[in-house]
Amino acid sequence: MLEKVDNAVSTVQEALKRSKLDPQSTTSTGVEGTRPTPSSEATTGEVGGTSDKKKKKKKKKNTNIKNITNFYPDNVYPEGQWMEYHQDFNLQRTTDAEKRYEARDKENATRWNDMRKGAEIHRRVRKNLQNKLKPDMSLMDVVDIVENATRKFTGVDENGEFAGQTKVQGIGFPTGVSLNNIAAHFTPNAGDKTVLRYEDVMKVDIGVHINGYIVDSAWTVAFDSKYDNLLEAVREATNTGVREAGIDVRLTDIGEAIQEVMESYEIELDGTTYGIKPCRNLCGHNIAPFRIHGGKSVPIVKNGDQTKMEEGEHFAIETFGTTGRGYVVPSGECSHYAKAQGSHPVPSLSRAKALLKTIDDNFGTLPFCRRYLDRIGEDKYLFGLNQLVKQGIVQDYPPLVDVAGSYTAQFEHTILLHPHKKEVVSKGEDY
Ligand code: HZT
Ligand code: MN
Ligand code: MN
Repeated sequence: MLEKVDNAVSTVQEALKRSKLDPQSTTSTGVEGTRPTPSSEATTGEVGGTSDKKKKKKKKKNTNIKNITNFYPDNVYPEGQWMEYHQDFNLQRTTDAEKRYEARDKENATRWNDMRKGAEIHRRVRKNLQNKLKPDMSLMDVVDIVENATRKFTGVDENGEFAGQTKVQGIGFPTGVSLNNIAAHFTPNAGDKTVLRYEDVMKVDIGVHINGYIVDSAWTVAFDSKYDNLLEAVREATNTGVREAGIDVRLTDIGEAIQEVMESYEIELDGTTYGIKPCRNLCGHNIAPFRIHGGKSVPIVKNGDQTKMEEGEHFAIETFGTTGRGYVVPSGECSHYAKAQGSHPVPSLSRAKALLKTIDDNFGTLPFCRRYLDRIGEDKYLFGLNQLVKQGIVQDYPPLVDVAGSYTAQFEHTILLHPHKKEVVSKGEDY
């Protein structure tokens, strides 16, 4: 029998508890410490959601969602989870690098601190959503919760310190809320009435940027415990990718390790057993300032790519598992866009030219979605937007879907490859 819908919130929280790294797997692979302890406000205060005084008509103001500088007046943000490089060829590097580390790291200190600030905001934004998520909420409500909290924490909300200055800090990319066979890049466009159901499997993919340094991290929500094996497979596959990542590590080797773990799982759904497959044409990626894709792709299968990770790089390690074909195709109405890489022709139509100016002013090279154009007052822009896509000035990122009836899951973390150790900057108590 299905669990009652009333249990939905606790089901989510239990699912997230189940998502914690197995302590044994962490000791065996050299994880040193646990995650930073966020300041008490983050964990003890009720970050939204259910409260003691209930059933009041008036919505309770959430006083924990305000510019994050209020919680960190010294502007020093907590470090992520430190992890040793475990490959043999990195051992010498570790000793050598440690000596020079302090001096060199100072040059990067601002960058790391910006990343950690973005990560701390990410943890608080997702915690807030996790406390509020329930079946039968609309996906529009879900993305509004995420994005309004991100705006508040970064101070780009109406009355914030950086009101409207979305290129200084704020939302890093559109909030992905992809259901079931949709693996990635779904966010509602205006008028979308899609509702999250008890039986759905939702990938929540959230981006926060500080001065163009993007934290990209995602997890999967399922109210129904019948999907546990799918989620566990993908969580472990992503943890494997994070463990394998390192300076001078070949991308194909990371893909091979991820694939092996993912394919060791199966799931029985309504009497049928499915082997869990990686979605072989989805990848992790490096991240450059204001660019969600820095040019390297981290496969989730063995693909022969001999390219190596390098010192100082910043990667999103993400894996996708599926009960379907293991291959996604673009399908459905597009919501996600970003300026394309490289130099571009001048738009031929004046409407398109004006829209490009709006995109440059508000997003630069950060990804955006149609809702973000709506909220800054753009109207009837679709023809111009499609022109920009046709001319190669803007890249469209349509939803990526596996076969109908299949279920896909995703977990993703952002990592920093410091000279001596890596830092899983987006690591939280939840995943
Ligand atoms: C593109 C557009 C966005 C990057 C990965 C991803 C969500 O699939 C090289 C490897 C946001 C992100 C992206 F609006 N994509 N991470 N989180 N999507 S990707 C990609 O296009 S490019 C993977
Ligand atoms: Mn992502
Ligand atoms: Mn990503």
